[in-house]
Amino acid sequence: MTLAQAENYRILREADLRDYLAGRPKLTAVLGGVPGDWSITEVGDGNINLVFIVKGARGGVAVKQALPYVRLVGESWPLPLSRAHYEYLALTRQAQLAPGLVPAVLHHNDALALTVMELLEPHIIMRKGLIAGTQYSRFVDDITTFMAQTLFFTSDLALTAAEKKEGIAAFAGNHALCKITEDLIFTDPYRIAEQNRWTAPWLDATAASFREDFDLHVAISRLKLKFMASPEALIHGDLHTGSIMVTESETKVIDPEFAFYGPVGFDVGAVIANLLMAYLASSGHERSPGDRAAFEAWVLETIEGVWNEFARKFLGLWRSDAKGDGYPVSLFAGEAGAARLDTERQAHMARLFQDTVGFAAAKTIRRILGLAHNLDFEAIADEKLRAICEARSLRLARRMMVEASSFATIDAVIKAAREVRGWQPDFAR
Ligand code: SR1
Ligand code: MG
Repeated sequence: MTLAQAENYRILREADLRDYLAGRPKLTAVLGGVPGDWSITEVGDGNINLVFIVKGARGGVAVKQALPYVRLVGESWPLPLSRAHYEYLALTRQAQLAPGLVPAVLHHNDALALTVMELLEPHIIMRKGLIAGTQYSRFVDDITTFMAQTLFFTSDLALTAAEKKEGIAAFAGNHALCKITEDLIFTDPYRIAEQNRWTAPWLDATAASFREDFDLHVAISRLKLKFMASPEALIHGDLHTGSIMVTESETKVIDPEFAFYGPVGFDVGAVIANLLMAYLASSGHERSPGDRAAFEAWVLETIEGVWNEFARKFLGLWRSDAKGDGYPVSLFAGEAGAARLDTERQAHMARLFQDTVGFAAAKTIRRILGLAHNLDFEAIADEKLRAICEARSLRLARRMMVEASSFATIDAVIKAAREVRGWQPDFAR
């Protein structure tokens, strides 16, 4: 951001926002009526930004503005406004690659770090739907299309080396958001850090054991290096179920402000981790024993579908659209070459699955021992019951991280999740 842009930044409060929108004919046409009658409500419940819903006589818009600091913590934690620029860039690219699966951008202002988007209504944050026990029949198809399209077409399998490096450069400045991930996901949960928290006293012993567990520290450090040093594709970077809005018939991926060129497995692992947490939190939301059994079975089927469909679609694109400089077709001539390349594609997917398992574990542990927690668990009012659900998730995640290679298939992950669902931590006995 230039100095001039920085000088033009101000936090928009309601009256200021109304005037701002009223001065933009494209937006007044969407809203309709007179600006004085528009309703403006701040609804942001995320960790970082302001989000307003603005409604007029004809329609509505969502307005997202970055604050110069982390909302969750306050002004003591400054954060560059440029993240709004990267979010806008990512949304635009994702809209080209996965049409209909991200909100349409109606207006963007880099200096104000502000983006106006279509209002997603009656969509809700998927995490809230999962807590309520709702099943989403379109989810597997939509999220796997989103991931396969955005991850394949921004990778070296689809791009020339020059295009790919231009892409990396365009997002390289988003390093402050990467640093949040590097600290909050890959480092802090495994050491004493002021901002860590967990459901005490029940998880005190597990938190302490994770801080002394060198097998875990080796595994998380390998994953951290992979996150930092593997610009495989333009990843969303924060693809949890709070970054997905849903209805029964639509899925929209929002909030790609953490986007950068990173490892593909980080996005896929995020989706799988958050579904595993929804599954293991579910017993904490029961009204009567077993009343969420059908929902839980659906979550497990969904996890299986997310990996299998993603792998099928990604491999399909690799077979049909491999115009990139990675894996030159000229090196795999003839029938024998084609067969060998296909075997290698399968091997690549197996390696990607290992990354996915590891990153899913990392995403789980940070939500239970780190700063930013998940409503899936937080909404369980009975703290001991919450801790039981969290302890099961930590047990599964530790296994997935340290013994990632023993999980060769998604079925193995699901089997382990089922087993741990029936396990009782010592403090529960
Ligand atoms: C300080 S930001 C905490 C978390 O919120 C975002 O959604 C990311 O997951 C980040 O790690
Ligand atoms: Mg977010």
